Amino acid sequence: MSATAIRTCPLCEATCGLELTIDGGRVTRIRGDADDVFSHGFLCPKGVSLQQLHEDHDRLRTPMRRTADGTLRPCSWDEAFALVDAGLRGVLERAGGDRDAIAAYLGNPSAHSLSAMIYGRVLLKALGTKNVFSASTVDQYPKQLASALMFGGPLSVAVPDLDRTDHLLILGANPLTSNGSLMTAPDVRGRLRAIQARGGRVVVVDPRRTRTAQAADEHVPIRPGTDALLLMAMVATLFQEGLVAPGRLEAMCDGIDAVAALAAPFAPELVAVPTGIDAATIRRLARELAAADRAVVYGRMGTTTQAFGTTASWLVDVLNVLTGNLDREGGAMFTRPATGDGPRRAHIGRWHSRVRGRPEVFGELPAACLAEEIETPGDGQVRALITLAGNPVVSTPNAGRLGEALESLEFMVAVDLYVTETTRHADVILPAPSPLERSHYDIALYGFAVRNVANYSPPALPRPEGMPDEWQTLLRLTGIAAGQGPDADLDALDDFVAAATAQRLGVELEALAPRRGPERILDAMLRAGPYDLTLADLEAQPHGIDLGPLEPRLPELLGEGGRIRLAPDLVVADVDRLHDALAAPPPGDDGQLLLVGRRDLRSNNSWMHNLPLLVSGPRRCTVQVHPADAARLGLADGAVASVRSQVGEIELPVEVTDAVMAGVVSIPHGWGHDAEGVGWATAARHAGANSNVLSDEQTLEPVSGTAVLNGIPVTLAPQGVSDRAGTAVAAPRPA
Ligand SMILES: Nc1nc2c(c(=O)[nH]1)N[C@H]1C(S)=C(S)[C@@H](COP(=O)(O)OP(=O)(O)OC[C@H]3O[C@@H](n4cnc5c(=O)[nH]c(N)nc54)[C@H](O)[C@@H]3O)O[C@H]1N2
Ligand SMILES: Nc1nc2c(c(=O)[nH]1)N[C@H]1C(S)=C(S)[C@@H](COP(=O)(O)OP(=O)(O)OC[C@H]3O[C@@H](n4cnc5c(=O)[nH]c(N)nc54)[C@H](O)[C@@H]3O)O[C@H]1N2
Ligand code: SF4
Ligand SMILES: [Mo]
Repeated sequence: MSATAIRTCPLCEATCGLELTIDGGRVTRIRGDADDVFSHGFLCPKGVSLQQLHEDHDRLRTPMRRTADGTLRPCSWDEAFALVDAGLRGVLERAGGDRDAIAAYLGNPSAHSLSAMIYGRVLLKALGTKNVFSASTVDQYPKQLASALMFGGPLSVAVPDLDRTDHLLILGANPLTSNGSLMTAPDVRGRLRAIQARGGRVVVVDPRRTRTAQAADEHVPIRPGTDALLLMAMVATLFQEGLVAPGRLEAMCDGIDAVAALAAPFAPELVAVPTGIDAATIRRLARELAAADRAVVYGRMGTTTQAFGTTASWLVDVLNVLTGNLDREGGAMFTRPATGDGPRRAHIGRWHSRVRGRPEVFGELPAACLAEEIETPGDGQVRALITLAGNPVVSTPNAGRLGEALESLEFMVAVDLYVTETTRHADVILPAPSPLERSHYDIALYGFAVRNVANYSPPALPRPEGMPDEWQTLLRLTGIAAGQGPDADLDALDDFVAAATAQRLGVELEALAPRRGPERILDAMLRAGPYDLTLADLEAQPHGIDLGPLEPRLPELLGEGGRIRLAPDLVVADVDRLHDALAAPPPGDDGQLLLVGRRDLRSNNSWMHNLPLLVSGPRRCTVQVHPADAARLGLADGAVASVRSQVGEIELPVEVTDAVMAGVVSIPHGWGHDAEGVGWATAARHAGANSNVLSDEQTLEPVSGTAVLNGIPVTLAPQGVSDRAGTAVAAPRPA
């Protein structure tokens, strides 16, 4: 008998509705849910691949434990938790009770999981460690920090009102491939076409001619790492030409004059040299932005994971404010999520990392500091690690060093779906159910949606016998962290979590009965939220509830004081560095090439290369080189080149293409699946090389501590410099 299940795809930020056909307990077809209130049937190949992910033989169904011979072997859940309890307890004892001895790393899928969003935090609280790391510091932290400094809260991120704008200026984002980020919007291509159909314009600033750049009205190539200079020159142009028109924002804004003074020295003629964009184009970009009725500037990975991430992210919103486009229809707007707003205050610098002294930002330390915290002896040394849905050995800089550091840990436990480059170092791996076996609600991503929407999905398939849900695993780890041992009373713990949440939100706990787990918490959040919804309302609407277009939220959303701080101290202090960048020789001027990343439609960071549907077709892990550079360096299309940076070297096939600008090369991240002991048979046959062997863990964007993953100086040479293709060879760091 065939049944249909409707659910939201949990893989990326687009939150597409899926329609699954299930025959005899097996998924036989996945297609877009035409009735989904937000995605209207749109989906991408990754959504379809959920079937292969679910059926993947390499996906873990039982816990794994390290045995005496060093290999990982299946074990029972009770055995696994007993080992975790003994392991963590031993570490704490040897560390004299120092809770910082246990570090945690949370990966990207934890932001897409209801269980992890709620119970991951509960676990962190019980751990009580200051050594909390996540993928955020190799990703969006600069944007969140700039937003917090300007608007008050780390989640007060303004998103482009895609469906009503007439002019969209995109920097360092490729939403036609990534399907959008900090901009939850299924079918970006359709939404961009609609901008053009209503007479609007889309401009893309990117060192690569991406799919998005191809679909745009104009592509402006930019030298990597120089967006802040371009944006400053645009700000200067607005002031110089009398185009500043904040409108109603002016009355709530501090620091407009300060911004004018800061930007003045960044004349388009001066900025033209380092950015590679001529002064006339820079002025025109500013004028077009000011002239459009409804315009918005949007920046993503290429503006955050680079040398001036926070400053560039700040300037994106400075432009939105100065042109009066912040918090207005068709501009950059604030979502009103059904589960309520996040914190309206942001903490920074309450503690510092032990080795490098980096300040904490919103409770986290830079992921690029994890290896040194493990390696460096002394008080507060990290001796144990818990990873939750993360693969930092592939995703964070100087990947080789972190891999070695993990080997030296006294104990490591991973909650994951696979034996990965990271989890192969664990003593215990606790599998999570497949995405189709768990319920779903995008607490995080509906906070950045281009419409207000809410959509809850129950599990499409039952969990296998004996497999706990991920929240139950996290709660059991919480019991261990709280010193209650491996068999703590999970019901009591869950009641405690629910009672505390209900009290904080002012919701009657009794009203939530008989729900438990994440559903109970979600119900409480919805009830306390701005639309007075309940989870039952959402359950009655499997295609989602459309809560309407974005509406102005200022000044109500602003934190204490109710002011927009257009010139916050932390970013103002970074402008000196930007002056230096103006005076210095342009990046890459010394003959080195600048490395940038890229994403492919059939990838999802590091972990979906084991699915035949996604790795079929042409080889995706190549180094893209401009024809002029290829000719100069003697690199032929398809030949293997070695790529060397300050910290490492990899070898990859060359793809000669003028899609990258001269002086720039591009390698996707998330590859390099040939390490011994990794449980990905298909991925190993499409191994590629890990681009984070080249990124330097010492090079952080100084304001937010985010890793610089774009604009990395590298040299290329035909193969022969190294001995093995597609693998990492450590290069000595220059003294
Ligand atoms: N050079 C370079 N590096 C980058 C980037 C780049 O552009 N260039 N991008 C960065 C960005 S934006 C990000 S977000 C990070 C990602 O960095 P990470 O989050 O560290 O890495 P992922 O590849 O997303 O790995 C996710 C892991 O979660 C597991 N997993 C999947 N679903 C679940 C689940 O439901 N439960 C559990 N417990 N586990 C699950 C997968 O098996 C996988 O091991 O990489 C960053 N690294
Ligand atoms: N298919 C697919 N989709 C994904 C993912 C995936 O791995 N695969 N990952 C998901 C995740 S975790 C995230 S965070 C999002 C990211 O979403 P996006 O940010 O939209 O994705 P990227 O492809 O990394 O786009 C970054 C762009 O910045 C450009 N760039 C690099 N350096 C610079 C620079 O200095 N200046 C400018 N202006 N541009 C620069 C790159 O060429 C690239 O085109 O995608 C999500 N969606
Ligand atoms: S675009 Fe994202 S949410 Fe939509 S089907 Fe693809 S992976 Fe899933
Ligand atoms: Mo990300």
